[in-house]
Amino acid sequence: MSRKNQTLGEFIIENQSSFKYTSGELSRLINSIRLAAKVVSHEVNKAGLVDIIGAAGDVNIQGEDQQKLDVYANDKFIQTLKNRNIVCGIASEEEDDFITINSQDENNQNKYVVLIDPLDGSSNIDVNVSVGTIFSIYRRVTPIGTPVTIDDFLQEGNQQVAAGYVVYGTSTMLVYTTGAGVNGFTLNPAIGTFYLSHPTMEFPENGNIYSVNEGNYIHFPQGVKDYIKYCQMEEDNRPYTARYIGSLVSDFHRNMIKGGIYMYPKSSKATNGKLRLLYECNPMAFIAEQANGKASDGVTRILDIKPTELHERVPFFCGSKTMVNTLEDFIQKGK
Ligand code: AHM
Ligand code: MG
Repeated sequence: MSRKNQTLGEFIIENQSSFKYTSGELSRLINSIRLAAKVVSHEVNKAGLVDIIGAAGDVNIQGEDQQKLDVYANDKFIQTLKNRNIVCGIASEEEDDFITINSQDENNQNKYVVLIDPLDGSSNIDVNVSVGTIFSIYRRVTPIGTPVTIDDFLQEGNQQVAAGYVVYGTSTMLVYTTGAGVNGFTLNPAIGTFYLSHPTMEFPENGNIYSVNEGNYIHFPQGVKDYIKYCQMEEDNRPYTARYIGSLVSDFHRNMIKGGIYMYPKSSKATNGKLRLLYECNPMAFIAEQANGKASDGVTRILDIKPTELHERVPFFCGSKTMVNTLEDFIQKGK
């Protein structure tokens, strides 16, 4: 259910019953992500003031060390999640290994693990282009009350209980799913409140935008090259429009609203592409499917890939269903 002027806090409480598990902990977890997102959003918005307040590595006027924004975002999300007695483990794109959280509660009932890319596309910060946070939430598979193990993190994406992203754009938005559709909330920075602005988001069945780093064209597999040529052909509703921000969250967000496909293929330079299965592809794939879109590695559904390591990379194609299906046909033929 959604209604006008509904805040994210109200929405979480009112929709709690649609969660697969309704203990209230998942609601608290999403609330902590909401809090960290506001803090990071505030900091990201100050990034252009770097000449005034100091760059990463400097000491600012209060005598504090200035951190790089991706390190800052990583610390903020981890601290916020750690302090709330809900999460038993966190894995971050910024950390080599997962973090085990020992609950302050002596019975240590924490059930959830969170995987996070705290500031995706952070190289865009220097040029004032939108960046994002991506998160993915699972229930642990090892017994409650014991320390988490790698098995808790290496779960197939189809086991996610929630996933979402924050886009720090012209406005800051938080978009998430708990497996019952996708909803988007826009931050009113004056009062620090997220409002439901985009209820029940859905990819159009087909679209006319393709997003890929075409500078790497020469290195792409034949099927992907053929699909790109198809996008550029004068026929039916083509040529399509090319739009590539180089910031996954922003490219995905635009394509979900307008209809399009995002592609990060494998190449002769990067045999599994660039994007990380656990921190980037799985959460975006879960959101895409919940929004009537599709995500694949060109052959296999992203959510059905069994991860083998924390920082594993996979080729990623995601967007409007018809477009991803056509791309898969080209890959099949182009082998
Ligand atoms: P990052 O995790 O190092 O920020 O890299 C992920 C980003 C995505 O947001 C974006 O779509 C892609 O890398 C752009 O890569 P490229 O510059 O190779 O096109
Ligand atoms: Mg990233």
